[in-house]
Amino acid sequence: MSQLKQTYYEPLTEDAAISLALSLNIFNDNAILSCREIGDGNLNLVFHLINEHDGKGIIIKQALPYAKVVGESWPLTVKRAKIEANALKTFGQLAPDYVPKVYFTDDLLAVTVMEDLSHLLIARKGFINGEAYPLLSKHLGEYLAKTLFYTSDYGLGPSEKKVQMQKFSNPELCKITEDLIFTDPYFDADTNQFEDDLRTDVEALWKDDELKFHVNVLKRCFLTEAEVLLHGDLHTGSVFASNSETKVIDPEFAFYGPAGFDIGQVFANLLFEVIVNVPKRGLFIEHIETVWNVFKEEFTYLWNTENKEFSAKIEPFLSYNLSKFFEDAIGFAGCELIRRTVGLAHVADLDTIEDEQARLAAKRTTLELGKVLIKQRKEIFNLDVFIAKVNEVI
Ligand code: SR1
Ligand code: MG
Repeated sequence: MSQLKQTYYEPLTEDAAISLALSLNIFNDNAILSCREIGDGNLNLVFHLINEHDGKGIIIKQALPYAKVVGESWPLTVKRAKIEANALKTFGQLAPDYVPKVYFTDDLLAVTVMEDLSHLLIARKGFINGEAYPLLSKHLGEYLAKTLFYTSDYGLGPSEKKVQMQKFSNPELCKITEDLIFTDPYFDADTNQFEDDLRTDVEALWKDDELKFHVNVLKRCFLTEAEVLLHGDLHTGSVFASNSETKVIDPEFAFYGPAGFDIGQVFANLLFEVIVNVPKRGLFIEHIETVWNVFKEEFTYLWNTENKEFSAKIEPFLSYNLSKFFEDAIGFAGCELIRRTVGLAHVADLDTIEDEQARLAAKRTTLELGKVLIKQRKEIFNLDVFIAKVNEVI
């Protein structure tokens, strides 16, 4: 692969993305490339390039110097592309089946060139279209166990973990999460977005001091407990899926934080479907159960066989860790449910419900479940209690 000659940042056009791909010699010499910008996320440009000769493709992702979801009035440095590229490489080594291959990265241009996953669909879209993705939860359980164990003090050793913590210092993207998940939904922030008909429900959140106390405890955990390298934004829009494959993308929010955060985001984003997809409710409950059961089994295996801290292998220290992850995950799941209803960034599972009354009812249920999970996370100490509680609220 040849070297990139670019000496300054500029957003790519579709033609520039083709020139970049040709200059990198990723395709053979006689390739005829077509390119489409397909990014529908909140932050970045995403180009899909295809060689018309053989149909083979690549993805070029480029960070923009602002949050696309809001516009240029919300500047962001493009340094996050480097964090994302490093996280893809790290997670790709630890869980290669579940992470796209990276072909090329450039920090200056803020681009990552990676495997084309266009034969897969974003899991959130697939679920909304009625897909079941029977292996998704097993795959995510394995992905979580491997990435969270091998980046912890126990999988890496404390000295190497400290080196990795420096590499993945990500203050700017963490601040987005701190604000959008833990702060803004709990007061009358400009970033919040919700239907006028939900105002009474939302104002009740703002007045709920018990809830705000618990959210602050969870925010403190997010801020201070550098347990593992997190993906940091592991919702179903960050997962490509088919009936046989699962790939986790977009780790630009990666940083060292509490393991329960990634697990909780997976729980919450499956809970959206539990709430809205009544005919398939059982399937999504099973997905949640499988994520946790597979995670627990694989994490336990790695803990017992790959642990770099021999002194940690005493009972009940593993159980203590798993219980803490579970409790944190329940609380973080509650925060995700609330912010996706009240905050800046919503989810299509809820927002695409066409019937207004049905949509409002689903959002009220989401808020109620969020509150219960946050406040009662200590009593929700295992999967059975969790599922019983979900069934009680929905
Ligand atoms: C300004 S970014 C809004 C949201 O999009 C990302 O995917 C994260 O979930 C973030 O909170
Ligand atoms: Mg993303």
